[in-house]
Order: sequence, then structure tokens, then C-alpha cells
Amino acid sequence: MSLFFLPGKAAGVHESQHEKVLSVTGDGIIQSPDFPNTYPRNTVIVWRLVAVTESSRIQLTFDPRFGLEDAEDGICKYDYVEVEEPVGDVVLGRWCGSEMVPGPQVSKGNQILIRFVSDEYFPSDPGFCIRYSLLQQVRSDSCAMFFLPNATFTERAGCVFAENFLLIPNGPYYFPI
Ligand SMILES: [Ca+2]
Repeated sequence: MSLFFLPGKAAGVHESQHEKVLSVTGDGIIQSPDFPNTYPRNTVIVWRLVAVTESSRIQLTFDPRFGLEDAEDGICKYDYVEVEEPVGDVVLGRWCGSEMVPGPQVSKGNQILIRFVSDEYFPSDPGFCIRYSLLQQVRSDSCAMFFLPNATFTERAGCVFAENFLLIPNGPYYFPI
């Protein structure tokens, strides 16, 4: 099977054949093949998560069990997981190794892309596991914000605090508090 993936990876033009489009209507999980065991060699998989409503945002949370082949010279060259903003092809982050678990990511629009790449050598375990969840937009006088469904929130100085997140005016910017 690994030979099947080689031509596409070498040419770098057939990655769309590996794209899986997922309609996001609630929580779900994306993981590297065979997680938490060793992932396969020579693999490219792209997941495109699409929230059904335009105004929704998608939050990605990485499982603490995280480990891919180490970086070389601080760069994830060989095996990595990458999160991309589809509009403008902006890379939000690329991660590998096992020393640091990626922090939570939130889409800027209603779509977000996750790309997993492994090369021919040194496949590792456990790979990665990402929980995705849907954020809904809420508006108040001075804040546009997103919060997790069923979150309890309170309003303070015109901004809503939801769970552990302070959502600041003119979101979707957010940070943990
Ligand atoms: Ca590798």
C-alpha cells in the first residue's frame, strides 16, 4: 500500500486525492492512522473540516498523547501535522517531535485544514489525536465572540467570558484566562 502514496508525494500535485471533507455539526475526533500506535510511512492525508453554518468556528484541541518524528535543526521536515487556514493558504502551525503538545487552534472562518505528512523513514508513535468542536457566534454591544455549545457564560464590561476563555471585542481572537 505504501507504494500507492509515493507517486503523489513525489510529484506534490495529487494531495487533493487524499483530502477528506468532513461536515462539522458537533464534536468529533481526527487522528493519525493507527493512533496511538506507529503511523504508516509515506502518507499524506488532508482533512478539510467545514462547519455547516457560515458564522460558526471550529476549535481544535490536541490530545496530550502526541509524538511524531523529531524535527531537524528546529524544523519539522519529515513527519508533521499542520493546521491551515484555507482562505489564502495560511499555515497556522506545523508540529512534530514529542516534547511539546500543540495548543488549541481556532478557525478564522467556517473551515480549517489539517494535513498529516510522513516520509519513508522513522515512523513514530503515538502520532496525534485532535478533538474538534463547534463554536457558535454570539453578539453583544461591543463584542463579537464565540463560545462552546452549552457553555455557561457571564457578561463583564461588555465582553462575555465563557468557560476558561476571555473573548475579546471583534473576535475571533481569543486567549485563555
Ligand atoms: Ca519519518
